[in-house]
Amino acid sequence: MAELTRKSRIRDFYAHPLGRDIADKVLMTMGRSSRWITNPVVANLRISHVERLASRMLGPSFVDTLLELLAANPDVPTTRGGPTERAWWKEAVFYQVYPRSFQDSDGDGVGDLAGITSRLDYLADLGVGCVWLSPVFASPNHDMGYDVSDYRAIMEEMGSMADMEELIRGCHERGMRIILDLVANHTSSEHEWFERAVADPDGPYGDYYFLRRGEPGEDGSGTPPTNWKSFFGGSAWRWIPEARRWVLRLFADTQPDLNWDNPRVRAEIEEIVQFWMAKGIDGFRMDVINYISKKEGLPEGDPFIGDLMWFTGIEHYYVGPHLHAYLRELRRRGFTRAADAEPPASTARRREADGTLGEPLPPEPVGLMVGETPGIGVEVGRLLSASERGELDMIFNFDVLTPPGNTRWSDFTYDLNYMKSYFEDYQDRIGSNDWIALFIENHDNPRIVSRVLGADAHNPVLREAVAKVVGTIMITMRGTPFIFQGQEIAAMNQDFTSMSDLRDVDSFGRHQDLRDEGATVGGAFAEILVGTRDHARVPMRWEPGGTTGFTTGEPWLPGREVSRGFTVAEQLAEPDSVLNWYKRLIQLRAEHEAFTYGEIEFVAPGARDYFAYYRLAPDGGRWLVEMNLSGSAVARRNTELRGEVVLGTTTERGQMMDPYEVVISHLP
Ligand code: TEU
Repeated sequence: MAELTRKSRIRDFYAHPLGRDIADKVLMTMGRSSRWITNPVVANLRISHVERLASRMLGPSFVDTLLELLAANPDVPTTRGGPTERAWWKEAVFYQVYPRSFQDSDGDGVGDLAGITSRLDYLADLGVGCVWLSPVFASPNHDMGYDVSDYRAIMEEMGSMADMEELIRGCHERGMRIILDLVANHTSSEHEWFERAVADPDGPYGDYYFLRRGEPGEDGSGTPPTNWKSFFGGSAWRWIPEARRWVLRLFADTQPDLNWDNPRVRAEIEEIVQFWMAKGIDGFRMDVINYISKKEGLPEGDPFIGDLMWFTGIEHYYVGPHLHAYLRELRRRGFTRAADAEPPASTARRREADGTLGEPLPPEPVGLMVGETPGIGVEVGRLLSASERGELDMIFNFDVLTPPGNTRWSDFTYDLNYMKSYFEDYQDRIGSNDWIALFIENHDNPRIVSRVLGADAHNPVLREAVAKVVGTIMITMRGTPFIFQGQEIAAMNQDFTSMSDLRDVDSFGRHQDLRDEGATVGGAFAEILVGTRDHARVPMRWEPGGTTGFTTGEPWLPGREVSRGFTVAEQLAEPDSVLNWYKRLIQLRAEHEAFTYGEIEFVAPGARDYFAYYRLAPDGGRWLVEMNLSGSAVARRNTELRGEVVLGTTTERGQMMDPYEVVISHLP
């Protein structure tokens, strides 16, 4: 990709992979369509024209910052045709367990490893192919395990290493794989490395972090080294009096960022990966892994970008200068099993589509690498995960969670037509060397049924209908489904009443920012209630009443829901429940290759409320998935009314579709 200059045109900027992703992100943030930039008038403008026209808004450094960023990212994704490579992680349905809230076995009110093990039959019966655990390593839990103090020890509340080994074996015995959560962009400030760095900032561990000299005055309220902002509120710098240094922390002030430019840091992470792969772990989800490479010298953040993207300085690390190189190195030296490496403690047994279990499979040569990549768009996502790149295997593209013009904190109604357009666009832009991670919930976001229905989520009929539509898209779309615990029983947001009901450091940081900006306590809480991550983190509802079978003690984060019919026990007993719908979908996907490797062909793309696509089977057969994305009747756009209805909320395929109707048909 030729280097852009001020003489380049906007069309050249949009043709640059990173340029397109940035433009799409800015347009999304502004709630504008890409026509704003692709129309011939704007597309033909030179960058220098735009700079002159918008100089007051953009400020003096914006264009230079952008041109430098693009020049540092010259790679262009390749788009390959033909069949995609086969891999276990393209066939498996993943299930994210938030261990703290999944199942408590010792009555302390906090979920633990033995509790998860006691629920493995439930996961295997659901048809889960791989379990992903949010962090269970030693941690002071300021950020609920995403602040690790020892990567080789198990968090006290979660149990022992023996419990972990039992859980790994338990998954493998049932034909399931297991991946953990690698938080390697930062550690806890209670990690030994950081304690050594503070004790001797100029010693060997000082360079494990980003320490900077400074004189901020007694209370640390002075001027930090740069204007970067933290995701959890306030400056991205924390003053460490004992070391007389500032330390960079993009997240909580107890989560100092690791300096990945230090080869010793990279070697430490490689060894941690090898340690856990030897124990039988099948790979890792990698926390904010696109942030690990920061621009040399940590320059000031551009004010305009900061205002636009909220987090001043983000342009200097969200796709850093050495990101691709570090990921390739980590894959080669961390995730690739050395020829002379000890075989893993166990491997998953082969599991056939009908659930029968065979012998343990041979170890995979490379552990799975799933990148959590906030802010990354389709084009850079392809550069990070295309099969020939030797970096990650899949990435989470978060644009699916937030329709244009919104952030997680916005009180928006999620229009499922946005999800339709997101997947129609994404699938159209990738080749057989790309693969999509499909998700709509996780431990950081409110529940989708509440986003779609708002207060109507309390209506059990609508709640169930929307959950089935979302589940159908997640399981039958082309890619790897990631179900977040509770999604399969239509979990909804909680009726929290005040900040004292919450536990999330991100929510408290945001609340403080809002108060600092003049919001009242009630006004600030109202915004927090919309987007708090604690909606997703209340205990799993296994059975009605009390603490819903999660614990015999007092839950660390009490749930507020009292509705009937939406616990695992009730849903297992109800043939038409959301849970049984997920089981049937997952079974269908396991039995028919069309739903994994089969190509996808959209029907009536762009049509409102009618979402339909074919999944093509290798034997020439076709599967038609049709959904009404709305609460009103909608005309079926597909005249091809033949085919056997295999799964549906109705058995009749008429010209009109009922509200939230789903029909999956097989056309031989
Ligand atoms: O999340 C990073 C991330 O993108 C979101 O958490 C977002 O930045 C945050 O909610 C602030 O708006 C990962 C983990 O999923 C999250 O649980 C951790 O808190 C975070 O990284 C730091 O490790």
